[in-house]
Amino acid sequence: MAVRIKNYINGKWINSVSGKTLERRNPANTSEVVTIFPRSDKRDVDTAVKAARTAFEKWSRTPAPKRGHYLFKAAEILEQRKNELGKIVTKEMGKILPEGLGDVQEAIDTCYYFAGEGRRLQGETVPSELANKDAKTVREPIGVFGLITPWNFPIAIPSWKIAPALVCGNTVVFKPSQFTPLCATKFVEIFDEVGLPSGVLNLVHGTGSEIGDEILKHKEVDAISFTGSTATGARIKELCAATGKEAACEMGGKNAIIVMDDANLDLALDGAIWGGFGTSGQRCTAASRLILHEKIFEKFLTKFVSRAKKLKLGNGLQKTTQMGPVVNEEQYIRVLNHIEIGKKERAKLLTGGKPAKTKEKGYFIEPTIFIGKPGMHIEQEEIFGPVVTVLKAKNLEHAIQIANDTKYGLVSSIYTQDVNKSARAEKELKTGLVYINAPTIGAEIHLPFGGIKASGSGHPEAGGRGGAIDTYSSVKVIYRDYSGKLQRAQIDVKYD
Ligand code: UN1
Repeated sequence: MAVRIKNYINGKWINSVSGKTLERRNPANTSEVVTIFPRSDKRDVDTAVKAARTAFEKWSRTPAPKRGHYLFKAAEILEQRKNELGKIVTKEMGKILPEGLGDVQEAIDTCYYFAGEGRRLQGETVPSELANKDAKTVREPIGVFGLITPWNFPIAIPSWKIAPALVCGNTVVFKPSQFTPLCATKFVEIFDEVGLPSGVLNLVHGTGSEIGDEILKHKEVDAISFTGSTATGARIKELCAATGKEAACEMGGKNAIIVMDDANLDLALDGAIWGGFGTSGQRCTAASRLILHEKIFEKFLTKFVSRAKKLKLGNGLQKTTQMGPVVNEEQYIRVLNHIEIGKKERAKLLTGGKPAKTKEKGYFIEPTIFIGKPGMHIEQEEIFGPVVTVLKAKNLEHAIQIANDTKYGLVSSIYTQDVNKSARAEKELKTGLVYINAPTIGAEIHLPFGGIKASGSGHPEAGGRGGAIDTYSSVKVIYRDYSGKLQRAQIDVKYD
C-alpha cells in the first residue's frame, strides 16, 4: 500500500496548494507504488519561506545548547526507528538493507554530533594590540537556508545539512529529492515529534524545476546548501550569485583506487568491489576508476572480474542480495548510454555492459568492468552506476598522474604497504579525501566531507570547524575598548 505524505510547513502537515500529487515507485519492483507525495509549486515554497523567516527571529536567539537538545532527542528516536527507516530507504531508493541501515546510522551519528556542537560553537578570544581592549569572534546564524538534497543518501545527507543548520540557529526550507520523499518525511516527522518550534524546519516536496528553482530565486532565502550533480551545482551557483546567496555545493566525483604491486591484494580486492559496486556505484564517492600497477594488473583484474560476476542482484530487502537496482528509469538509461559510449570508444568490456536478468522487474544493470585509457569518456565522466574503468600504471608517479587527471577532486585511495609510497600519495593526490588501504567510500561524519575542483565549492559538509559549522554560521568579530579614550590600531601602537 502506497503511503500518502504531505508537506510540512509552519509546524503543520498540509497538501500542496494545487492539490496535485506525484508518485514514487520501488526501483527494485516498478509495479509497487511506495509513496504518493505533493507536487508543490511556487505558492507552497513561498509559504514555507515565510514561515522560516518568521521563525528565525526566535530560533536564532534560542541558546545553542537548547537548539542542540532537540537534535539529541531526534537522534534518540532515530536510533529506536533505525530498522523501520532502513527498510524504507531500501524500498524507496533501492540500496541493500545493510546500506539502508548505514544510511540511518549516519544520520544518528550526525544528530548526536551536532547536538554536542550546541555546547561548543566556539569563537576565538585573542589579545588586542592595544591595552584595555578585548578582541573576540562569535558564531552567528545566517538566516533562512534552502537545503536541496539527493536520493542516494536519503536520510544521511538531509541530516548532514539539517542538523548543523539548526544547531547554528538557522531556519530551513528543505526540498528533498523527488525520488525519496518518504525517507525525507520520516526524518522530518521526528523533529515534529521532539517539539521543534513551528516554522524552524519546513519540508516542501516536488520537482527540481518546479520548486528547486523557486527556492533558489526566493528573495527571503539567504543561503543554499546543495548536494547533487556538478551540472546542477553549476546552475545553482550561477543563480545564487545573481540573487546574492551563499552557496555550498557538494557535487560529483570520478574517484580512483590505486593498487600498487606491494599491496595486500586480497584487501585491495575487497575494497575495489565495495568501492565500485556498493550502492550500485551511486555514490559521489564511488570508486569508478581502478588504477593497477602493471606488475599485478592481470592477476588482480582476473580476480576482480570474477568477484564482480558473482555479485547477487535483486531486491535489497532480501538477505542474499549484494547489489540493488539503480534508482530510476532516467538513471538506468543514462548509465546504459555511458556503457554504450565506452563500447564505441573501444574500451575493452570484461564483464557486464547490459541490463541484468533478475526475477524482479526493476532497474538492474550488471556490474560492468572496462579496461580503459586515460582521457576516455568512461574514464573522465561521472557515471553514477555500477561501472568501473580499469587503467594500467607503470609506477607510483604514473598512477598518481592518472588519478589526478580529471576535472573532479573528491576522493582517492591507495593500497600499498610501503610507508614512503603512501606518504607521497597522500601529499600528491588532488582530492578532498584520501584513503590509505581502504576504499573511497566510508567517510565518518565528525570530519569534514568535501571535494576540490569540480567536486565541491563552499565549505565541506559534516565535521565541525572547517566543515559544516563554517557553512551554517558566520563569524562576527567583536572589539571592546574599555580604555575610555580613542585608541587607533596600527597608529597608536609603538614597537621599539
Ligand atoms: C555520497 O556519496 O553522496 O563516504 C556521500 C561515504 C558516505 C557518504 C557518501 N559516508 O561513501
